[in-house]
Amino acid sequence: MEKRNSGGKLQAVLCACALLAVFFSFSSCGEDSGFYLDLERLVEEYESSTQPKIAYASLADGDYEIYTMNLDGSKITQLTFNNDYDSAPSWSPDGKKIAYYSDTDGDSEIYVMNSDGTNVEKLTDNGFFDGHPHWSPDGQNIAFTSDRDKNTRNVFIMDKDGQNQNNITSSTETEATPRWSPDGTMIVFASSNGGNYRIVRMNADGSNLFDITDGTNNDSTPSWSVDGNLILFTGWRSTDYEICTRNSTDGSNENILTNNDYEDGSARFFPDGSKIVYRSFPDGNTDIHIMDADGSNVRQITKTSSWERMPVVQPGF
Ligand SMILES: [Ca+2]
Ligand SMILES: [Ca+2]
Ligand SMILES: [Ca+2]
Ligand SMILES: [Ca+2]
Repeated sequence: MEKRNSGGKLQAVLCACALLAVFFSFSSCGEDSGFYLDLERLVEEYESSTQPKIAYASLADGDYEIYTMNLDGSKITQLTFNNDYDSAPSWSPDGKKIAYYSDTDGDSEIYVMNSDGTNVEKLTDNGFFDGHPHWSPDGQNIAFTSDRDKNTRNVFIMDKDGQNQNNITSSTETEATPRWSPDGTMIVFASSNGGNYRIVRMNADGSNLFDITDGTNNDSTPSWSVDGNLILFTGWRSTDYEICTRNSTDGSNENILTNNDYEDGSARFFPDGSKIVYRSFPDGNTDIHIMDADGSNVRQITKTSSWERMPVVQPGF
């Protein structure tokens, strides 16, 4: 896939090199030259533009905000700035925009902004909860949850510009975190009829509901593997929450990827399927972690005293 902006950044780096060469030709300069600093910054920007970022929510400034950072935890960038709750970032399929929800107008609404936090657009505007946005794979629609009908949270779909907001499930259950399948034909979400949440899969038009888990335990935040064959989700297993997978066709073959005494959750596959980003709770607060797709090779990415959650890796690389 095309590496966005990389051509322009590479040209900028080459231009800086040329300027440096000209500078050396006509003068002597020390190693503290501004040219060195500019070149260093341009190279850093170029390298940063050629690797995906993790978008996530953090409580670092006292209320939740949306942030991005490199996969190794470097270059943390704050994108929202307010005293309200901002969470659940979702990348557009081209990696250029981030949908999220915020209660900055008094109740929760869905917003979309550029990946650098600029050009914020409000897509929903009503007195009810609207949250958990997720872009469709073709980039044309956003699934989300809202409690504007029947006082229970249902799965809705709208156009990417906020037009045509339709209740897809229209059920009396409480539904959360809808996520499109990679081919766009199905949506998986968490649902509760008053007790534990279970994982439910349906066609994208709301038909053909099928329970992936039965709600014996509390299961939440489902998403799909890149090939569409697995549902990745959080489940209460024995003494605490773990990251699990099941076959997306029939809910069979549960595989528990984490095995520890603290709460793991909000897991998402990388866009290339090689790894999983999630949040865990090893030292009294949550931090972003990455593990291989089989649960091995766990790495802690953030190591803050605040709370980090709902990480997702930028597509388009
Ligand atoms: Ca905030
Ligand atoms: Ca609202
Ligand atoms: Ca655990
Ligand atoms: Ca933390």
